[in-house]
Amino acid sequence: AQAVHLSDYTPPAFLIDQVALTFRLHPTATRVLSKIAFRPNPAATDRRFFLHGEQLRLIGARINGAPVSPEITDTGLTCAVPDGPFTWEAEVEIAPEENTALEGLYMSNGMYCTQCEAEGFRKITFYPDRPDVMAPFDVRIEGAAPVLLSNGNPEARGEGWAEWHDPWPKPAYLFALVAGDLVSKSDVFTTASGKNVMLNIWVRPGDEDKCAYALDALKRSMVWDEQVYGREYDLDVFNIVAVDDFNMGAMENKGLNIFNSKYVLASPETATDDDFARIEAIIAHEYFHNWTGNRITCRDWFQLCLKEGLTVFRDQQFSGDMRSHAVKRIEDVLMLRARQFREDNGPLAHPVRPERYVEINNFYTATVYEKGAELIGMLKRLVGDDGYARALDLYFERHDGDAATIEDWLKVFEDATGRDLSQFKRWYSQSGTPRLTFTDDFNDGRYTLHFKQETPPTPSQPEKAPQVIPIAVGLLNPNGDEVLPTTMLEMTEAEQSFSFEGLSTRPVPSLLRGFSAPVIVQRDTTAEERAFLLAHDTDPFNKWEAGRTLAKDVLMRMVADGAAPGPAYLDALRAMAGDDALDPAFRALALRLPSEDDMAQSLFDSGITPDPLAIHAACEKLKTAVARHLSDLLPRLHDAMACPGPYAPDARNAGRRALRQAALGYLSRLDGGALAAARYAEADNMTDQLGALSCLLEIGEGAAEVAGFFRQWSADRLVMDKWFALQAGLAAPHKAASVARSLTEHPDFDWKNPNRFRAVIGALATNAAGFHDPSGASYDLVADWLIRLDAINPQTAARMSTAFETWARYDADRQALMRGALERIAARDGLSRDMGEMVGRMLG
Ligand code: BAL
Ligand code: ZN
Repeated sequence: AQAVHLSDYTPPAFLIDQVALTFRLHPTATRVLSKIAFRPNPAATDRRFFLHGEQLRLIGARINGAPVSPEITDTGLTCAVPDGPFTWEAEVEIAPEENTALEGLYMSNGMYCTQCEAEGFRKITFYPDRPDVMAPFDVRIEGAAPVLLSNGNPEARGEGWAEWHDPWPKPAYLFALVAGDLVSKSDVFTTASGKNVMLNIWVRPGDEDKCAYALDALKRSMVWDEQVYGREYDLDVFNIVAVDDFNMGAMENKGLNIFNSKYVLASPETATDDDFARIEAIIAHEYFHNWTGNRITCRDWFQLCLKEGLTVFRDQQFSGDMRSHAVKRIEDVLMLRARQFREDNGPLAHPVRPERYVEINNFYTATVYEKGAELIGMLKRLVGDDGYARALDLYFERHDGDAATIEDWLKVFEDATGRDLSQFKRWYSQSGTPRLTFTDDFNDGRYTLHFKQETPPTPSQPEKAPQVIPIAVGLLNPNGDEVLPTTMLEMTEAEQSFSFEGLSTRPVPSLLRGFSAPVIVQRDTTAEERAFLLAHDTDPFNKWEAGRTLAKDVLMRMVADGAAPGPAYLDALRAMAGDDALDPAFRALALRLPSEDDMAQSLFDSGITPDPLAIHAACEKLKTAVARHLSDLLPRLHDAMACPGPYAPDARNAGRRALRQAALGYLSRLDGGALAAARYAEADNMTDQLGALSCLLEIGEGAAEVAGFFRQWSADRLVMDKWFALQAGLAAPHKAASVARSLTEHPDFDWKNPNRFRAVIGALATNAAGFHDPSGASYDLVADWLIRLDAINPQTAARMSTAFETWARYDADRQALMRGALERIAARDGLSRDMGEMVGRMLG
């Protein structure tokens, strides 16, 4: 398949003044009538009239009322057109029921719904399906369903039809339609300027009691965006629809967000604390897109991070404001390292703004989203909070209604703050995670930090230029007092030194506070220094980081030479866990060991070929050592963190439950799961129930509870996803493939549903030791299922192929097995463009 290049961008040949669409819905023969007012784009260099269109049956087309016979290919049509403005009309037929790719118009449980980002609209009708063509839409829906929704404001409705008008010009990727038997949970929101907005969350009958939290999160998001960014909502209604079959998490269609039901529906009995937090974040994310994404959209798909990086950054700020900034930052960095660093250090590494793609759906990645958000955070650190606020005001003022670029984005920062950001721009174009190393010296009261930055080669980028790295630093003196509060250093050279005068003793440095840049800090230091920072650092992120690196050092030595964990880590962990002045949520995070995948990457970075089984064994051994070392503290923690009264999903209670769960996990290693079984039996909410069950499965117990859980929840799809995922994710290494295989044979394994597929195949891939079992059985199983899914849903299959992106880390036998699995996928006839690109990049 042909690659698309950023450098080949040309403006659209035609612009659109108005779009009118009529849908006559039918499961196998929906008719879509379009009437589009085109005019030549004065800025265009190419005058050819081309409309994208795929899998459409053209019934007829006209220009200015006269029938025409366009030339149709697999990707679209061309036609001779008049010189000036003209009206295009077309009627096409599509079959939503047969659309298993879940892109375009499709059906889920009898409901019609759409997913158009990135290029799904071309499966609905012929259209210039590119984000820089924006137009107001009028939509008429004719169908038997009781609820008929589209973007914008409702215009008129009658028996079997409804009309919608969206006054805000938008690209086709933000188009949406929903039709079905739905019920709503509703409220009214009054904006800062006094306009009433009707809010509706639409769900299948029976789910209406699970919408309250999402609705509340929506209202809080609306207030927050007014208060923090000065952004008000701009339509009379805001609709959210929950859909069971959905490739992504959710979609920000103008005025009609469509959500994977897993990120809307929640009740205390069926959703965990983590689910509630994710719902809050994703509701906010999609809502925030109304300004960062919809009012200001992307010129082309290479600019995806313009809307995604910024919107992730905004949702992270929001969640921090709603919960705890310290805990949120740690969670975000955990996720960044687990997904983005992994990507950036493998064959799929790409810049935050890619320069080439075959299938854009393959670039909805952790790099574009999470590293993209880190870039916004760095910009804010470099220009300061006031500079950031001025730049954002200018961005909204200057670019409202535009399809913008990263150049536009950086220019508003330059104009608002007077800074030159030409070097900063490298963060958008260079892939790979910079390594930051440093040494220090102390002479006559002068303390100097010497930094060196280096970014390893990544695909098609052998050489890297130095980047601007904001390094937040604090200094502590040996008695634990802070002698230099957080200070921002700006590193711009490959090697650079910074000095601090007037210190009476050699300080202990606390570097990269708050994780001020997405880099890997490499420093050889003592366990004592890390334990000192864990005890004394005033920066909560670095306090946690000190414990983290301590744990990693311990695990590295355990894996490398079978060493027993030393007292420095265990004593420091004990002191931290028992410190009631610390937030329970923070303590819960600090008690969590590094993931096995993270350890594999760290070993590989240190020149050691990781053995996933040895890593797993070391992690198990360390968990047991921690449990023993904290054996008197754990029951006290467990009991003290009980949350009496009815379940509430707020951050304080969630943090207490998380610490209680961490204690229960360790205790289960001492009592054979007795307490966890009792907690399982008495649990009245999903956080506790699932938490206790996972403690049991982690120690190889819980068969009766697994069966009981199934009997209790078999009618609830979202809860059953948890049941599948827990078993595949926590199966012992040598059993993981057979456990996952038998789960795929379960009558409720509906593999065409992306959530259910991910629950088994995705969970197996995250069970590091089980996935990398030396027999290769898990590799085979995952490859078999990816091949099967690719034939019906390329997007989800291709995304999950990243299970294999780490092949180069491992020993020759595993490499051969993993590459063999990829080659087997690559050799399939009829492989999708999506999967073809992914396996091609991974095989190199
Ligand atoms: N735009 C795709 C889904 C999201 O990032 O919100
Ligand atoms: Zn987004």
